[in-house]
Amino acid sequence: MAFQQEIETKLQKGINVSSNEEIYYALLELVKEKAEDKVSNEGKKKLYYISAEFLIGKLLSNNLINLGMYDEVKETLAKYGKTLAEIEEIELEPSLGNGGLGRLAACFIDSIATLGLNGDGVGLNYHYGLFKQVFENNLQKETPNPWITEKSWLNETETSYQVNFGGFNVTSRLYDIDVVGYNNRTTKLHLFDIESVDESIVGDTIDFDKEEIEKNLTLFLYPDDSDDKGRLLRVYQQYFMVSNAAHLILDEAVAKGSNLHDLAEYATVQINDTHPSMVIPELIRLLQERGILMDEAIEIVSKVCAYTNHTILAEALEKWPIYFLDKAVPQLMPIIRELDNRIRGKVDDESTYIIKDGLVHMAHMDIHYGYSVNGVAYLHTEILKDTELNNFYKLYPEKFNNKTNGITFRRWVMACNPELSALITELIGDGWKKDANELEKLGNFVNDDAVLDKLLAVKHEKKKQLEAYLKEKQGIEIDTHSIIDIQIKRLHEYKRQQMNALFVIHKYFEIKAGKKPGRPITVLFGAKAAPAYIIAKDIIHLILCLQEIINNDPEVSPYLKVVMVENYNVTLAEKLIPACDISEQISLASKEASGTSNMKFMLNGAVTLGTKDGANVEIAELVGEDNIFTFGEDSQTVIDRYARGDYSSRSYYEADEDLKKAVDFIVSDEMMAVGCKENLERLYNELLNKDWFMTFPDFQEYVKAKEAIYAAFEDRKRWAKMMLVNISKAGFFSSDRTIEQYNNDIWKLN
Ligand code: 26V
Repeated sequence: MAFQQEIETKLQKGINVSSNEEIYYALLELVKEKAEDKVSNEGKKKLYYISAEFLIGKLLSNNLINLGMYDEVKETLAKYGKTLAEIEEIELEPSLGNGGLGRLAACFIDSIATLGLNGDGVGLNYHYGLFKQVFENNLQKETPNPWITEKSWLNETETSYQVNFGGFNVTSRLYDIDVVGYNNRTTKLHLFDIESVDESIVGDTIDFDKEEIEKNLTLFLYPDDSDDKGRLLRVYQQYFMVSNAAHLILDEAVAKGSNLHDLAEYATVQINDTHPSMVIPELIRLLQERGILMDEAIEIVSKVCAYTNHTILAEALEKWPIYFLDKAVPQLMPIIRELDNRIRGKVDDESTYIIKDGLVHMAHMDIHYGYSVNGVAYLHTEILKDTELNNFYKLYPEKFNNKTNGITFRRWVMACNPELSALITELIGDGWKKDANELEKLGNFVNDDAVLDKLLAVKHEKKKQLEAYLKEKQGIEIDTHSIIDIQIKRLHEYKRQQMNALFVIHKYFEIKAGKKPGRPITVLFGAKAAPAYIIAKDIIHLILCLQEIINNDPEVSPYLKVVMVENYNVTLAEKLIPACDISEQISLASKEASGTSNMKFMLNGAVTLGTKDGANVEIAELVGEDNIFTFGEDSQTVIDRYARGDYSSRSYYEADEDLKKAVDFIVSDEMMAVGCKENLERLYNELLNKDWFMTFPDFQEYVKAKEAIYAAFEDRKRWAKMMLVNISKAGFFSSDRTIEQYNNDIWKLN
């Protein structure tokens, strides 16, 4: 049936007399029915990708693309003067993730479906997800972000388990979201919830009673973990997630004929960071319950579980106090002790033990009892092997492998940048949509002026769309003829938004002194700070104060604008990335495991300004030195400096006039007039006395690199060539490639 007829049957009236909301819900229902009709792989062995985060974003456009309906729907709506964008406005974005880790999991399930692999995602159905960010008095405030409406992408299932905690138990309910691949196939995202959850315990803020576990368990993603109650709640959440997953895994295997001794032929589990690590002792426990002895249970589970590491930051490698686990999940502690004792019996290196000083080291358990350990970019994996996890690498060299991250091109170019997608298809046909390596063919056009002009025209069109969007949604004005320089990612000191802010101050001084840029510059930020991460929130405060001062200064604002978008999320990323000229990837070398926005920007024709960190290293190798701007100390220099422990930020401050002026501005009268003394002084002191992520040593090189990239922008033809080369080399970063490698090297699904 033609689409128009189908949708009007659902609507029971014409599109012309239907509201956007009615059309959205009719489309939702229609797409859900189509997804149900698609086949899913029923092979013997199944992958369970367990993750505390799945930052899926809105689903309507993406699903329409993957179902092959996008163009027809768009054209039909256009006949009635409607756009898909305005229909999708009705959809609420689930915020089931913090950043890269959660978004990666979402890209992965898209690719698993597209490649027709037998694999599902397993996670939690947080009712309020991550907080919604609002700015008040130049400060971040957090409010709840409800996203579950009466009709949504969630399908309630019959599946339900009892999960036992110390002293009480809860009943779970599984909700599924169909994940539609770009290949007529689907898989499922399994999100577990509890029936007793009580949304009414949440008011206007994200504060709530953290001790009423039966009511609050699935309300928020990562509730405030600055105190023990919040941290304990995370343990409850994690166990709830993996206990449900483990039940599901065993039930599905048995239903397919497994006798559980052969579980590894039926199931493989990817542990996404340490949040799902308790799946190891939980599977062992359940196997014992079903009559398998400890020795064999351990052996079986060690053939089933594989671990991905996403960070080398010590504070993010989870270590739970024994008394937490004793309280929340007493049934697991004897198993974890047994796992630790076995290591103590055969390994001399105490640094690898699971239990140390009253803490359970989750990653250690994963590495000893998993069959694979992978990092997420070449450099990151090398650092794990040589430095961070070197003691483990010496024990199990065969377990370590690299899987450089990737992104789904369906969402990150086809859906968010149809104009660019159409141009690419016009030039090289549409084979690239299934085989991203075909983008290489664009290389044939680097000297074709007409193509380069078209590429610049697409970029300008996307800037105009962004301008309209930001104006309407956030009252922000940007100049579409300015250079759009963007840094969007979680707010963290190692990502060094503060260094970008120092550059902005430096530029402000230059303009005040009469050195005006030939073309206006828009420096745009988007970032949420963890609610209890004080310095991160101070950095947001700094940026918001700069925005107020600079944008209201008539002498400076024609040349320089600072924009911090509110509540940065997937939806905003989809608008910002296609409009970007300069992609800021300026983490302290060695600290950013991979980064994935760097890949999205490149795919959309932005040029990277970055340190030699994470996947930037691989981007540089692919595009060549002429098509990227790198700067700063390399990872080995940084690692050595940390080892020596002799870094003093003050000495850099004293030796560098520009830097000193920029840093001092943080506590200037102008800043105090718009900001809070306490926050600004704290940040100033932090930089001057600590600067743990070493922004000062890289500052001058950063300024030079910024000037060089701004100058390069003026040679429009050279710039367009750089854009084209970047797009043509982006194919490697398709998550389809990443998932194929996971499957070939780790999962081996049949
Ligand atoms: C998370 C948090 C959340 C609360 C505040 C403190 C804090 C510190 C670190 C983390 C890291 C969690 C792991 C993570 O998200 N890693 C990211 O994973 C991406 C996908 O592999 C990768 O591209 C990013 O480089 C890496 O930071």
